[in-house]
Amino acid sequence: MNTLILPPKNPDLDGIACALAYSELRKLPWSYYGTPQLEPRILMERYGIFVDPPKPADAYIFVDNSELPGLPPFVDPKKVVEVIDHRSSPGVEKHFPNARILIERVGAAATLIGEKFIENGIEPSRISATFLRAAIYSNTLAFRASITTERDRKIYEYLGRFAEPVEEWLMKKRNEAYFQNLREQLTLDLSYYPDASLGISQLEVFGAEPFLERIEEILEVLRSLARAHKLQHIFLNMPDIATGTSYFITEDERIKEVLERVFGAVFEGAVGKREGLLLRKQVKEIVKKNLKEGI
Ligand SMILES: [Mn+2]
Repeated sequence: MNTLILPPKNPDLDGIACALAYSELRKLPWSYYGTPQLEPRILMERYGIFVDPPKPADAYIFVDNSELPGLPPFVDPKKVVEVIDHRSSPGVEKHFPNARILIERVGAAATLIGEKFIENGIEPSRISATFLRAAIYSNTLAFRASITTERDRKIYEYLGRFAEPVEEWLMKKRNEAYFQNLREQLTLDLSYYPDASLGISQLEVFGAEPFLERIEEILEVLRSLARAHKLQHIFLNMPDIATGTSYFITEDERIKEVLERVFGAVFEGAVGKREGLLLRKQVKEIVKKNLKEGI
């Protein structure tokens, strides 16, 4: 029986790290479906990592996701024999009736894979340790995100014995890519909510200064995105992982008022600032509600 390890489609660094490292631990092949995101692409290039495109297998191990929409389309959920994830997923036993399921709420699935190395008394290779460690760092926003647990910190530290410390290098590389493709990135990462005529773009940066110097350009992109999607309100959510400060960029007075009143942001012109990272998923519902109620 051949078994294939897969992350969710279009995997992020956590998914790729889990598949790659678990493949080493279990001595099973891994692959991915779709296009890996920017961070795993940067690291895979650095270490020259290529895998064969996925081929149908007798059985699958699904890592860093536990929902059917994340599953590559050629995979029959009944053939999934193991699921490893770090977010609770209602109905997971029904969706994967033949799977052994490990779901524990930690900051990164990479933490769970790191723990498996310890449980099995096996030391990870340099590459596996490096990917897992970078995934924990990125997924927890350098341990500043509220999902971070003590287990994440512990495994991160443990992996430090084997890993190359690439986290800051990776974040800077990602920043450079964002900086060079700012317009595309803001457009790609726009989420919009027609019920509140609201658009929110997000840019996770490592050092905000160079981006703040391009404020006029950012505002121009936001204006054109609002026009294209017929949105009345739009802003950019820009958490800076290097300093733990959140920035908000908008010309919209209503948005400014809500962000100031609800989240304690302080605006100077179009740039609002607040200590502590806030992600779009944490602000969107409250901003929507306030806009709709017209407070
Ligand atoms: Mn994850």
